[in-house]
Amino acid sequence: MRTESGQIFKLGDYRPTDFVVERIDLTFELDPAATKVVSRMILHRREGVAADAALVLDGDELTLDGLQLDGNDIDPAGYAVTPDSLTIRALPESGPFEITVSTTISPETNTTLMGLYRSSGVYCTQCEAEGFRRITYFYDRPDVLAVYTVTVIARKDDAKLLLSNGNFLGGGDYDEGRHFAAWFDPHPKPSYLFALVGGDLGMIEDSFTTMSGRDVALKIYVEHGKEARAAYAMDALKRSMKWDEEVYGREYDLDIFQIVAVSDFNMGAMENKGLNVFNDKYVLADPETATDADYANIEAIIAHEYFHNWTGNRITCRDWFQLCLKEGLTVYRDHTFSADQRSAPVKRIAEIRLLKAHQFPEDAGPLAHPVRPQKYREINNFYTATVYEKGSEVVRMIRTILGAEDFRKGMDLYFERHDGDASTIEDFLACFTDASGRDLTQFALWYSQAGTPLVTVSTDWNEAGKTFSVTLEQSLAPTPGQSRKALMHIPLAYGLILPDGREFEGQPHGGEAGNGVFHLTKRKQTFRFAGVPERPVLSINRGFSAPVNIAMEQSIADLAHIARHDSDGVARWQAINDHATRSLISAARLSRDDRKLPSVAELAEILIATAADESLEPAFRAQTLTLPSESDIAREIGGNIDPDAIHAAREAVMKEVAHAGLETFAALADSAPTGPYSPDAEDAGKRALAATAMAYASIAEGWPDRLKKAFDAADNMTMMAQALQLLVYQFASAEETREALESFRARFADNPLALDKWHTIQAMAPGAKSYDRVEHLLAGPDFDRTNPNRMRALVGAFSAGNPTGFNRADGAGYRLLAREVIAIDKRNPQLAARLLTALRSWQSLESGRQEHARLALVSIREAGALSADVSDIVDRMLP
Ligand code: 0A1
Ligand code: ZN
Repeated sequence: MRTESGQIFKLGDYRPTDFVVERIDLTFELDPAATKVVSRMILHRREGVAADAALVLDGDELTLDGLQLDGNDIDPAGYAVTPDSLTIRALPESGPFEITVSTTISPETNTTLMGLYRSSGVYCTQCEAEGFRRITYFYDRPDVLAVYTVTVIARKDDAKLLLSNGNFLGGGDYDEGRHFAAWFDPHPKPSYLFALVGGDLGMIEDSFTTMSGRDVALKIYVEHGKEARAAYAMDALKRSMKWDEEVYGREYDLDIFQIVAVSDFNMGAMENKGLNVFNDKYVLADPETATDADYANIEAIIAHEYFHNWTGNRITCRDWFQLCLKEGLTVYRDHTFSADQRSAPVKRIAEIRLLKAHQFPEDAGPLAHPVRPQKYREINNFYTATVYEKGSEVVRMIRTILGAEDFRKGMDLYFERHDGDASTIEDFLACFTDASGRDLTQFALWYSQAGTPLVTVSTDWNEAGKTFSVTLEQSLAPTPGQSRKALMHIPLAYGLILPDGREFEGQPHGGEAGNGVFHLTKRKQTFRFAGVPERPVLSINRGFSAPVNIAMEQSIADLAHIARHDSDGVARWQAINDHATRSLISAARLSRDDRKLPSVAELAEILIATAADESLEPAFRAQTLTLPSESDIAREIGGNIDPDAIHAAREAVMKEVAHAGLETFAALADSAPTGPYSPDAEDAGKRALAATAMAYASIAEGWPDRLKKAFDAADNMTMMAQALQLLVYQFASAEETREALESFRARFADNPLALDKWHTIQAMAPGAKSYDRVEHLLAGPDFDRTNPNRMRALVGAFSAGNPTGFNRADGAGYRLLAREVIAIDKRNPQLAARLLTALRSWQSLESGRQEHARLALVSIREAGALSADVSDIVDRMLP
């Protein structure tokens, strides 16, 4: 494990390597404790590089067994080696030469889950971002592209199956008890895309015929006995392959595409060339154990990794500062894929919710950074909501500005111009400029300026002159390291809705606007519409065209008008959500001051009407009925947060709505589709509506027996988990709740992914007592702290998803997190650092909690011997 070196990497310091790696041949002799790795590289000195320049390769906790130049041992005086680097001097001035590096590594003791490690007896690798250097000394950076040949040798009883990137070359017996397999990947790639898997796994296979008629073998490997649970992932893979051909003209480029599911993985999945490695949570699904959300996640992540084949693998990043080049773009592509497979507005609403819940707080706190960071200490800490989700929003804005046609032209040009390159954001933007003629210089600030812009909107209606004007003013608060900000180009989609619900079609004067989009490029701009027959209602930032906060004094009547008439479904949801947010904020303020809460009858009426409106799709109704979360309310309030007051306010509002609409909710609670389960969007939407209605109905009815009945009757995990969650949240001490928890635990005792849900539901139960519950569960005999999914399901869910429990006024929640972070950091720094980010908004808490949180952070800092990952986060969070 790398400990803190304090080194800071800067975007401006980029320099190409002195040597070019043309090819690399790797041989692995797998062994749990001592895997031998031999790397033979063909290199040449880059033109113009001094003859005395040394070859400096990266390592991480490595020991060198042997080193040769063109087959001859290098004299120890000719090189210097440490666990982190290998420097070789006296190399040929011109022409190619071969360097052979031998190392021995121990997969079974590699608990970092980076490099080569073992997960439930399976050898697997994770090399992004800097894991390859834990396998062998190499130029472990994304701009070094080489052609890989890999030979894997293993005892047959230790690893039956031997996989690597690319196409299968051949294999067979090697020596007594051992066999081998060789793989060749013709596409030059950076080391972070290298993968190797060895083990005994079950498999399902299928095939795909590409647009040019090539057959591609598709294989998904899972633990034996779990094969049937990979069927949905396979289906999602085939749909992704087809979609990328149809929408982007991208064809797959090897004879085989393989996916391996492993149970110990730090992230969701990894796009290694031709051999994706997945967290098994995002492969395995069946109706009994997976929810509709799990199915949707599997579809999205399978697509995401597959789409990386072009956006990430064929065109990669020049350096890690350009991470959003592949991630933002690929998230954008997987979002549009899911929107096409499902309901586009419902998908967009879910994206907006996620962005606001995760990215907005990141951008407003001490961990804020630009979509393309300018510096980092530990790159692992930059796989963030900002790089991924805001990065995707930035691509989406490019499409909004250019229009669909020019956007596609720009993408085509990008694929044509940069195939095989390690590229930059500048390269990417230049393609859109060249394809459309549009200057994106100001727009490019979205990549370099952190923070969520605020757009203040005011309108003016002149009855006599029949003119309507919209004034937009932008501002961007300082963020760490960026005190002064330049003016951004913010594309704001809008509509003017007349009293009869029609839209006013006229174009404004005063600034650039077209296709229903205001282009805000100055600090303040007024767009004037003439000849407007009657006072219109402004619908702004339709579809969330820009990831900004909007400040606008819009009456409840105007919001209701938008909610009724907007031609854009997302805007209708936004209007109702804004109305609900406003009611919740004022209720939270009153609750904090122990004052009586006013009635929310108007909001209740809208929500109940939406619930009952059969002309709307069920999934949309479910989204609308889901009130802003406690964290959403906290974010909107901004500072001096009292999580208990927010919780009380939200409960009170839900209760009033529940009582007012009991009849509607009770009927809808029973409306989940019956018959064989289908994970498709239509049935999932109906279940979502039933599940949301069940939440209201059970509040109003006040009895847990109905929920227990729903729990017992559920024939799928979606409805079962919802019933269990409501029992735990609403009737914590009821006998029914105890019984349901016990029955769930017993039923899924041998299914860790299902038990994760059991842990998460309890970890997220509101109230101070959930802390004791979490301590109890952590101490449970079967709880495995070494597995990232288990830790995220319990500690992650508690600290990031339970505002009242985690933020207990006595600070016990923070101390629990600090203790766990310190302990896990010794094994798995990446996981520890990620769990710790749950405290990123600590400065917006009220002063008592703030002090407890600060002390918890200080205790981590003072624990000493921290990894680079955790100390980077702690240092950025503590002023
Ligand atoms: N590139 C992957 C994300 C990923 C990043 C780092 C990892 O290291 C543990 C693993 C995966 C993606 O975007 O899916
Ligand atoms: Zn990705």
